[in-house]
This record gives sequence, structure tokens and C-alpha cells, in this order.
Amino acid sequence: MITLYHLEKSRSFRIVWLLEELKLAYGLDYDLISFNRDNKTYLAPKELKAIHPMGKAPILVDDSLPVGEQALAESALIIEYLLKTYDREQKFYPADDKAWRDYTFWMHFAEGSLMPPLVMGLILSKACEKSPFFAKPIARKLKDGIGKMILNNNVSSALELIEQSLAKSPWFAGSEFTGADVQMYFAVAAARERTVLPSAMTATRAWLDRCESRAGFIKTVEKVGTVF
Ligand SMILES: N[C@@H](CCC(=O)N[C@@H](CS)C(=O)NCC(=O)O)C(=O)O
Repeated sequence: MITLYHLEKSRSFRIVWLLEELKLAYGLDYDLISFNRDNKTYLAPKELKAIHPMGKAPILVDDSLPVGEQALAESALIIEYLLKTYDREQKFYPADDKAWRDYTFWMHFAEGSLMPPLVMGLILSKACEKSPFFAKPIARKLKDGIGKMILNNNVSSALELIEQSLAKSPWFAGSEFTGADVQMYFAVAAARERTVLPSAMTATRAWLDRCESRAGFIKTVEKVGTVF
């Protein structure tokens, strides 16, 4: 049996989505255990730490793995594991070597290059919001300074690369939807949510629409709500 430990409005949306795609394609069954974030800190509840030492979502537990090795963390590993184990006709796996290189590149790019500056921007904004009124001007200066110096350029370069890629092919690994689209969706949707995705990036916006109109995606939203 597969169990997904899901946290509201988080990266585990990816795994619910992939599980829904696998359910539609093969009838794969799974259990979903959902948690809310802490109201004040927005962090995950401590129950997640009891399942995996990192205590972050997503966590997938597969009873068919050896005892002591059943809890998997990190979205990319979970996606790879689900495809390797349950996508028996390789419907969501890259079809050839070129597609595999693109797939692997974007699989790492999501968490390695796009999420870090987005998360850092979010943390700085929250620090500004939460700082006492007399410290706000300093906090704002710090946020704007770091944004200008590092974060904005990194986000822009990443989004430009994404736009160029999606102008050439409908999905990240070529002509077919793969696990790389699931992995990238959260990061690109986060950029849109933070209003840093330019409206002129039409290929990226069309890809977001393509993702959001898939039957598996629609089922996911029915089950756990929208991603943000
Ligand atoms: N690189 C990890 C990141 C996991 C992660 O940071 N998850 C966030 C949800 S978006 C989380 O659980 N945050 C709550 C917390 O840190 O307490 C992945 O891709 O799975």
C-alpha cells in the first residue's frame, strides 16, 4: 500500500497530482493523509517528523519496500520512484536520450535553481511583514537590496530559460508530458503566485494552462484544493 503524507499548499501537491495521473492511467490506489500548516509559523506539524527525520512534505510511504526504508522524502526522488515502480508502460517517462537529458535537467532545476531564490524572496517578505514598525524600514532595505543584488536576476534568468524551452516544445522533456512537468509546475506556479512571472511569457503561461487542464490535475484540485 502507498500512503502520501500531504501538507496543505505545499510541494506535496506534486505527488498527489502524479498519483492521480497514475490512478487514471493504471488504476493505482493510494491513501492520502493531509495535514494543515501551523497558523502562526506556517510550518509543518511535528507528526511529519515522526515519519521522516526532515519532517517536510511530501513524504511517501510504500509498504512494499523493506522495513526501515519505506518512507521516502524529496519530491524528485518520490517522482522517480513512482515512475520506476508503477509507470509500467513508461507513459510519464522520457522517451529517448535527448528527452531524458531535458527531463533530468528540469527535475533538478526546479529545486536546485528556481525554488531557492523564490523561497528566499518569500522569507524576506515575511521578515518585513513580521518586523516591529521601528525596524520595518531596515528590513525593507535589506529585502530590496538582496532582491536587487541576487534574487531578481536569478529568478529572471531561470524564467527566461523556461520560456525559451517551452517555446520550442509543449512539455519540459519534449512532445510528451512527463514527471519533469509535475516537478516544475510547483516552482513555476509559485513564480506566478508571487507575481514575478511576466505576462509576456506566453509559452510558460500556455504550459501552465496545459498542466491545469489535465484530468489528473483537475482531480488533484478536487481532492486537496488549489496549489496556493
Ligand atoms: N526539496 C524538498 C523540499 C521539501 C519542503 O521544503 N517542503 C515544504 C513544503 S513546500 C515543507 O514541508 N515546509 C514545512 C516546514 O518546513 O516545516 C522537496 O522537493 O520535497
